[in-house]
Amino acid sequence: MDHAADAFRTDLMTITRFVLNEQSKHPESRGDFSILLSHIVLGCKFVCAAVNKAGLAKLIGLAGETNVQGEEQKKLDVLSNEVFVKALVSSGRTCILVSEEDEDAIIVEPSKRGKYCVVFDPLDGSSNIDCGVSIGTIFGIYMIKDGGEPSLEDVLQPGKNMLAAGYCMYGSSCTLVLSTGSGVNGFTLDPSLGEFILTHPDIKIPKKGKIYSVNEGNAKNWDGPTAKYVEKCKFPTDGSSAKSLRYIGSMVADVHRTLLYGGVFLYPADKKSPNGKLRVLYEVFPMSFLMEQAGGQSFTGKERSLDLVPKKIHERSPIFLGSYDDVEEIKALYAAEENT
Ligand code: AFP
Repeated sequence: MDHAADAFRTDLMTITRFVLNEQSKHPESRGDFSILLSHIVLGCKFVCAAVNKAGLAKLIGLAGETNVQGEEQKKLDVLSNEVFVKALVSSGRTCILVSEEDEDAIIVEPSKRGKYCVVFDPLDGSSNIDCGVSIGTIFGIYMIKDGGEPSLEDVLQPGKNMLAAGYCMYGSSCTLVLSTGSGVNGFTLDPSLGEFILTHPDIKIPKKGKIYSVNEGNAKNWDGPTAKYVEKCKFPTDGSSAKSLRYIGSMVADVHRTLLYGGVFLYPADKKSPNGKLRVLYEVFPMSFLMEQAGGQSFTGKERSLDLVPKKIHERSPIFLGSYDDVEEIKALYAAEENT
């Protein structure tokens, strides 16, 4: 991208314009999805501003509550959750919401109901807030299964049924990456305009990458295929160069780098956490949806991640996602283990 030329660009593709263009390809569309998305975008802008001000406004630090995963909640988590819940409900386009911060699903009151179900993690990577490392919001959108009363069944659908997914990364810039099921596009917030501008059109992940990303501190508890894969990354036996290790500990930032540079991000099962750490609905599914849309793959160690059918809203799953060829190698190691 030519940044000098960008400074003088006058024909700006904002996210609103982009989504309206997409909508015009579906003449039957009543614009409900565009309205829903504009409310999500507003939530992202609000959280971005709050994250940027956190150090100054003393928003960081414990809020004195614990979330449903038993983790200490930060003030920014509480704020971000409130902002997204209010933005989604007031859109008038949602019927059921699942947030990482709320134990129970939120059933939207009948007068404000629409047909979309939204699953989200309002501020993922909160342990990184206090040191200014990138954090993010992750979301996935489903359509209600039938027109009746919304229920948990509407969000306990396999990830492949998602209509759209995305994340917003609050880092050195604020970047929103979105897929509505026909490719992946990235938008960067121009603070002077207050608008997300298309900066990364049609993102495709490299077919093979040079980076692996995992919390190696858990290595002593890994299963055979994970241990073998990481060993291969460090000591390849096929004459290729060893891969580099990069791990931020913020899924949005680690996945964003993986999407742009290629390679793999893994949060495997281990002896202590047989289901891994990451949550199916609002971490594994949206990121897997984006990865597949960008030409990569996502695997749970047993199956394609998007085929998984969750039984509980806060369920966890192991995940291996990234460049097509790299995930293919991991799948082969699991298949070999199964055949022994
Ligand atoms: P926090 O929200 O507690 O910081 O967890 C972040 C996260 O859910 C995800 O964003 C990271 O990929 C993963 O956990 C990091 O987990 P480890 O700290 O166990 O490596």
